Amino acid sequence: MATVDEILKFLERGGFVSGQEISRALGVSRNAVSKWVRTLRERGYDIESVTNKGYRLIRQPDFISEEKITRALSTAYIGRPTVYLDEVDSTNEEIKRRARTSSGQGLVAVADRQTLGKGRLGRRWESPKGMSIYLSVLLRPELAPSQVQCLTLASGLAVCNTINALGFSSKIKWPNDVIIGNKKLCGILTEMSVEDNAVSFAVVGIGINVNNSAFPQEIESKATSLYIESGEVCERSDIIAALLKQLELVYDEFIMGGFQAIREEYASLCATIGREIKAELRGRTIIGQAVDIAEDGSLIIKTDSGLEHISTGEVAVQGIY
Ligand code: BT5
Repeated sequence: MATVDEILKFLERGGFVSGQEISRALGVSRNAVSKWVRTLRERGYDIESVTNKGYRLIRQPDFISEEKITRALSTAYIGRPTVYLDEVDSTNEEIKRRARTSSGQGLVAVADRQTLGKGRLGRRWESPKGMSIYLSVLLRPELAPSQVQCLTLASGLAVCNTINALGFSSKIKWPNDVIIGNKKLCGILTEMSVEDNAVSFAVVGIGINVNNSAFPQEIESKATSLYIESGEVCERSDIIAALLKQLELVYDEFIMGGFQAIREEYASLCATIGREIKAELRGRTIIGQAVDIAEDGSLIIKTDSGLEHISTGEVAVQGIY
């Protein structure tokens, strides 16, 4: 019986290989060949299929492993340990389950696929297998619940720095998106558990589109990936290790000096500043120009009736999806 690995060997020779040639050489039916090709695609291999020519391997998947991440890691506590899962409902949920069994600050969960990837307000985060980064970090900061929103901002800055160090020019759409051009590359979801009005733990979940060559129709006009922007496949494990280092640097700065310590750097990378925006604030619609980020991380809007501060919620920015 032919195995998927044998079929892969044919494809790895490069160029087109006909289904007939493979089926003859391995002594299996054409149907069996197309079934194995489907399996390879599900494992993240990008295989082109053209009538009368056959199959052609375009891209190998980029495998993540705990070992690859740990080898590249240079942090003191973030990502120590890092748990890798082939599949999970949501890395945020995984960290919450583990936080309740007294795991320490810095624990990271990374998955190759999420079956129930979450955005804010019950929205979905598209989490296909084998191409993107889905990770969550457990933090136990001594913060008031109202300051936890700043962890999202700090994480956005860390993502932006990591991506830009690879040669891209990403920016932050306040509060929780990292964008390239006008499209969303990354979303961040911070959740917390509060006891006696103090934060017992926070979970920062980060999703970055890395090697995706396309997106589902609902988001294709507003989403992008590093592969779409550069035409090159990136090693996710290396990006994860670099990101965890940046997160540690930025969190340490934030915990020691408050948001004020990272405010200027955040503002310099914030694409929202200077744009016309529309936001909902406690049932009111605010329209104006975003002018700055305040010391507590809120967005300052200049409206016809003066300055307004927005600390959470949905902000529509003119010119960005
Ligand atoms: C976010 O929500 O942007 C937060 C996303 C956080 C995802 C990470 S992955 C690891 C961790 N585990 C989880 O379960 N979640 C976190 P929001 O601002 O509500 O944006 C959600 C919207 O972005 C959706 O309604 C879509 O319009 C769009 N979207 C969904 N998937 C996308 C993707 N892969 N790339 C770009 N945009 C996407």
